[in-house]
Amino acid sequence: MRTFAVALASVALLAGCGGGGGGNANAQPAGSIKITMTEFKFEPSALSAPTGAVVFFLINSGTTSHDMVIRDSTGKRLAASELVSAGDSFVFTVSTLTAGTYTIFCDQPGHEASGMKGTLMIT
Ligand SMILES: [Cu+2]
Repeated sequence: MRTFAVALASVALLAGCGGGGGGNANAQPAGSIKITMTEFKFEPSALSAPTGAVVFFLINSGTTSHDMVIRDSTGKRLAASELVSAGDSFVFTVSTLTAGTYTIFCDQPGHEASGMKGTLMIT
């Protein structure tokens, strides 16, 4: 019983140290789209989801900070995640996208130019 209590306390500590607060989490939310970020790519880079709220589970498996920004075909930024530190994860929820094809990219300097981008199709 004592061991169980200690294990629970450890989980609470881990959950509390995402840094940045709010959307950080260590477990993938049910129904979310998992995206792994490294230098310099999103994996997978071709995403699709139905209209409505889309939940992305961003995992930074790289060695520097990354984020995920969504822009439309005119270049307008529609949503941006928090900056995710190396080794951290972030739950990024977007509920404003209408059907269409969007570009996702990391807006850290030079990252998109190095290939850190992809497509998001909302159907
Ligand atoms: Cu990046």
